[in-house]
Amino acid sequence: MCIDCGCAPTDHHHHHDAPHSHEEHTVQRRKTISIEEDILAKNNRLAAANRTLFADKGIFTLNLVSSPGSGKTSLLEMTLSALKNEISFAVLEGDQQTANDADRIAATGVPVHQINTGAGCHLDAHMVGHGLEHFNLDAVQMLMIENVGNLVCPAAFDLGEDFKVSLLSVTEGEDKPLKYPQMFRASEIMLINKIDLLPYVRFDIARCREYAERVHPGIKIFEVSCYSGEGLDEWYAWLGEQVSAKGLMVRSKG
Ligand SMILES: Nc1nc2c(ncn2[C@@H]2O[C@H](COP(=O)(O)OP(=O)(O)OP(=O)(O)O)[C@@H](O)[C@H]2O)c(=O)[nH]1
Ligand SMILES: [Zn+2]
Ligand SMILES: [Zn+2]
Ligand SMILES: [Zn+2]
Repeated sequence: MCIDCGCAPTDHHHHHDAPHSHEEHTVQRRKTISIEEDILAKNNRLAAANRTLFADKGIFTLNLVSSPGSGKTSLLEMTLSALKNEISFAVLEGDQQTANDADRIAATGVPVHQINTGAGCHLDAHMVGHGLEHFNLDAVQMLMIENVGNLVCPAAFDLGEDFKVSLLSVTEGEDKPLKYPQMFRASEIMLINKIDLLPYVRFDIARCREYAERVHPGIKIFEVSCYSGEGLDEWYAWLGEQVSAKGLMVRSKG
């Protein structure tokens, strides 16, 4: 899949152009694993630095993850429009190319910075650290990071966020938590989006909830539509609680 994130640790490439011993495979594999370990260790150090910065500034941070098109940007548009007068937000947008999502967020009036990952299939802590240089963090209470649409690799990369939030839309099939367990295990929250489409698709919400609970006992689930607005009030209330929980730092910005 990607060249730089080490997202396929069990890949076993066969080269049939030249004869080679199985030992070469083993050495190659050991090298690959050690590069992956280095990449993740470096990422974890930078994520810890981001987390310290968020704590110092009293910023609550969410990392939105999902497959492409589940509705991350739509959720942000709805959320920012509804809450921007109560909570001061900043948004980091991750996509391989284009500033389309950043343009959509900018239209809400909230500060936003787009990160293009090029060939990369996920945001990493280094990109986020530099992305933060574009904001006045003293004025930010809640940072929303929209990750690259990809249900696999972003699971492995801590960005220093408080929580990962997985979106799953009802057109994707209710078995996604079982098929991509890493992502749902890494997420404390799951939003089932596009419930306005339930009359038209085969999607069993009860089963989806049960599968998510199976891979991540206690995962918090919201059922929402970013089209009709259904269910979003509970999500907004939860966000408000998180800001209050961050305490004095945040209130002093008020
Ligand atoms: N019917 C319906 N459509 C939705 C809903 N939420 C988003 N959409 C549509 O789904 C499409 C993708 O939504 P986006 O918000 O761009 O999805 P995304 O997750 O940000 O996509 P990427 O950034 O490409 O990963 C758009 O056409 C949205 O209008 C919803 O609740 N109901
Ligand atoms: Zn990858
Ligand atoms: Zn988007
Ligand atoms: Zn740097």
